[in-house]
Amino acid sequence: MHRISFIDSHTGGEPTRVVLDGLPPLDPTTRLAERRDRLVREHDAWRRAVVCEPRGSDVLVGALLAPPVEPGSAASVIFFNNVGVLGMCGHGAIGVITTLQHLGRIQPGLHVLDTPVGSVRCQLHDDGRVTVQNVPSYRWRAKLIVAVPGIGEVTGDVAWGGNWFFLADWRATPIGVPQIELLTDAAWRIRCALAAQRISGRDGAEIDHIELFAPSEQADSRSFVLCPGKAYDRSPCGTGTSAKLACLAADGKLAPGALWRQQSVVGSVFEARYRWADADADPQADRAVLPEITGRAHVNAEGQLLLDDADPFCWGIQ
Ligand code: PYC
Repeated sequence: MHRISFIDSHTGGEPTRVVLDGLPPLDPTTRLAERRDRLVREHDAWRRAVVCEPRGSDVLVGALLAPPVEPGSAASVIFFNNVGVLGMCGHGAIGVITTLQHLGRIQPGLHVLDTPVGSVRCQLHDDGRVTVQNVPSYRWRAKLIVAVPGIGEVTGDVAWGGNWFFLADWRATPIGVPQIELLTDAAWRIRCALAAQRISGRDGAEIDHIELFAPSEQADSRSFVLCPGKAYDRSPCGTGTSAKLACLAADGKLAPGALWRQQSVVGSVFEARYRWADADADPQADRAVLPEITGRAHVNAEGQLLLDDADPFCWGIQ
């Protein structure tokens, strides 16, 4: 019997499972991006065992915790989900910081998490909220028109917020829990159309998150985010909100420092602000922003996963 220690939390409804120990060691002298690639290449069954059914679910995001890479950081983390690994994860970073506090490893204050796509500074507030200063985020393509089978033409932006997003206004229905099936179908069609039409992020990166926006009565906007493995994000999505800020900034629709409240499909809210990154004169993309995303996580389980090779679904249902 193999044991994996974990702590679960949720951030605005979206779960994070922090793995404390029990996974095969990844060479600590290598860069985090290399460790992430090695996790995919050599230990993918462990990823499935942690987050997929029957121990987990399609919604669960895993966070493999390890000692920091950069001097002074609190920890390093590799995020993964039901189909692979994630670059960054905003709700997950909030969950990790809350989990580190639950473990007594950190107190309110500023902490840095190292991720494969860069280090993120996280402020743990006295009241338990966490503000994540996400990686530089930018719009890559504006007002792209995509022909989507069964829907028609959809106009949207492509942006990086730590993952690649296609962001579009959604006018066909409101965005809310009763529409989840319909929204999942629409977002999946958009994702397939992007792939079929070879529309990608920088360096041909796959756009694997789709974000649909509608007006909200409680916030500045309400969104539905479809994640790579076809599960929808219960939270407003930290990396998705970062991508949204990049687009708002590029369009001159939100001033630096101004508050943006992004509501999720289930009703939870992240507060967001940005400041401009140093002008990098990148001719290929709009100027990057440095997003700050504030949300709250709650720890809701801790324990050990048991892996028994005699169990036919020990390594997840594929
Ligand atoms: O909060 O960035 C996020 C996220 C990505 C995928 C699920 N949540």
